[in-house]
Amino acid sequence: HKKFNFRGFRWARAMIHAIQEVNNRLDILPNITLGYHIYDTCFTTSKTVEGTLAYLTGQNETMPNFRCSAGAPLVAVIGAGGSTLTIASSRIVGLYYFPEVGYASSCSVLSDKYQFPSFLRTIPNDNHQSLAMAELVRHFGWVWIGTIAADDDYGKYGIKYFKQNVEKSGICIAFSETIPKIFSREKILAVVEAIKESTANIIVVYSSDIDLSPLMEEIANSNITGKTWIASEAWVTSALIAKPEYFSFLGGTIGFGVRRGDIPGLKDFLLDVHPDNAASDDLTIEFWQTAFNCTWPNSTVPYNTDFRINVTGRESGVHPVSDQLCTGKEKLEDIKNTYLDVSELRITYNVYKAVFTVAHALNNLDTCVEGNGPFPKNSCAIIYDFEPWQPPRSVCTENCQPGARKGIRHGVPACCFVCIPCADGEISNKTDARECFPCPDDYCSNTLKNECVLKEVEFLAYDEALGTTLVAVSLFGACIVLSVTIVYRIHRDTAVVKANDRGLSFLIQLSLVITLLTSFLFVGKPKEWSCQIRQVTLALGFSLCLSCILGKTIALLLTYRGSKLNAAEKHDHISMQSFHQKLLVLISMIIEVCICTAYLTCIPPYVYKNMEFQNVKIILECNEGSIEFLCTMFGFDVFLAVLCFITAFIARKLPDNFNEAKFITFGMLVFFIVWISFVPAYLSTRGKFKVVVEIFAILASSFGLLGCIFLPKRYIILLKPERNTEEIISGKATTNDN
Ligand code: TCR
Repeated sequence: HKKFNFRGFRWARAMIHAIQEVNNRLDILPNITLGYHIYDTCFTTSKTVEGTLAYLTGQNETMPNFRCSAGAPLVAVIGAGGSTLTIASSRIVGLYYFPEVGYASSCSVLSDKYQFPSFLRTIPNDNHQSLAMAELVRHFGWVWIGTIAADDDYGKYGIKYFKQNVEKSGICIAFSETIPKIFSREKILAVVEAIKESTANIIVVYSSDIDLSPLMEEIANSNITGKTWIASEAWVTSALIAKPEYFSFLGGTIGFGVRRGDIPGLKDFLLDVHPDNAASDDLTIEFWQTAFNCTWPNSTVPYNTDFRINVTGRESGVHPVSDQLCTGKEKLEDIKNTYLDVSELRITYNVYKAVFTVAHALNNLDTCVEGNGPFPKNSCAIIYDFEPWQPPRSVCTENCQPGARKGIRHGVPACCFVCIPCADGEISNKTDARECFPCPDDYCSNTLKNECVLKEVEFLAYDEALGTTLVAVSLFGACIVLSVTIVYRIHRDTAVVKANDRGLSFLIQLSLVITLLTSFLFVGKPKEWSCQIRQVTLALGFSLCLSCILGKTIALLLTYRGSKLNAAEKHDHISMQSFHQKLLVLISMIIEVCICTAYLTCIPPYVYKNMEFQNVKIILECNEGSIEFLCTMFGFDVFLAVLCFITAFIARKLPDNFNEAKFITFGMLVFFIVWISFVPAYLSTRGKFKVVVEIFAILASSFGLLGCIFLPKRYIILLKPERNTEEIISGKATTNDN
């Protein structure tokens, strides 16, 4: 029974056939030729491991190679056969995440991705079979059952899971026996004895056909009949077991098989084997020798080698070479042999599928579009040079890309995690990061969350359109004021100019220049000093302007009374008045300066990096320090403005210098409207637009005052010099103005 394994040879041939089919087909891997190495596991773990290492290292002296395309990259292992062998080889190749596709290894442990990270298979997990067997037993109401398992992972795990399922439903196990892996007549006889002695008539056997056949031989010898055998997939369809001479013992055996499939053209391919075609190929020669019971001329290949027998020492490892020489004319068609039986391709079909699994994986790799690939940054692998873990992939969760972190899920293996994107302002810069870390203060995370980028700093710059425009407008305003000053200077002896205190007028012009030019302090990158002086300058500018206007309006009220005086008195009156006006200005300025000094010394404004509103931007702004001081400072301005308004309002009906009081009233109204609308506008804007709003208000109010106080007069001085006379100034002609 330990002869050349025809079935196994058919599997190997089927693999070659499938590979050739892939190579010939144009729709799959058109420009790539697949090669292969075939290693004989000899049904032993040691040979499997040896073969695996030989395959990986390329040191294959003792190994038969059907064909070897030197330099071609190794792609995947197809195999090994039995689970125990696969477990051994997969542990090795798994170390390198080298793919291995099993076609017959059904043991449930191979589904464990921890132990076998790179293993895939084209045969179902045995748990299904065990469960189905348990259902079957339950279905027929059998409650007294014997089990026999091969002494390997396939048998032991299969029976274990079967027992677990069956014991739940109160079914009892009469005996559990193991078939030794290494032939031992005594052990087999012990199993036979247990079967004989037991009253259980149902026997579940989880074993491969090769391991089971010595037991079956002994059962036939002992003539044990009347048992119903429940077969596992590995022997239920095997020609090694399903022999006519066993029918009286095994008739009625029930078992589950994997689905069969047809492999087109396999039969012809199987027939197309001849030692002449592959003289160097030991397996073919050995096949030929065994099939035709002859010795191939000049061959060093011994006639049928069996390593297991070698181990037990029961028989010599090498059978005597047949005397008859092979002619090479032997006809394969003439012999009836498992090798040529293609009617029930089950595991063979799995081999075929395994090859196509690898081929399709490679094809996917080959047709991968850069940017849509499955690898980091959606990249693809290069088909001629890829990492083993790149053809079939086997992970629970794809790696977490930079920009996300691994989130542990409770109750599932550590391989199955979730990728949680980093929060705004946090990054992770390596794959599978455990945590995201926050960016430094002035930095924020980019959209991919894998880099910290310097935050955009926002402020109203000189070189942006808005900043330039505002500055230009304020400069323009300052120029107008300057032109007014020049006109006043030139026409200093005319009635209009003289009617007003020239010093006062000059101060107003000065203050307007100051307020207009403060907009320079608001534009540009805020600095500690610019923050500190800008509001203060503005407040001082306005208080100077308003106190002068107040001086004017008060003077207007008093002039009316003074108009009834005689000339000498009038002169005194005017110079007194001028003195009082200046005193008023001085006092208000002193008060304002005091407030400002207190503000700057106690709680001065400072530059503030505002990061609250936008995570990607830093808004550079001035924090006003103390709102209370700020309000007091501007409150004083407002107080002066209110006084101006009231006095001007009272004086507006009085005959005066060219309706000056009316214009001041109007100017003050503009001032109020601008600053009242400023408050809500200022509070509802954010970032650099706050500054814009304030500059707007400054410009609008300054221009308002400028327009209302100086332009009408300049108009008279320059364009209506005929009205620039004392009479008109004394108010007789005011009605004409209306
Ligand atoms: N899984 C078995 C080996 C095996 C087998 C076969 C061997 C299966 N089916 C058919 C020879 C013939 C199913 C294992 O060890 O996993």
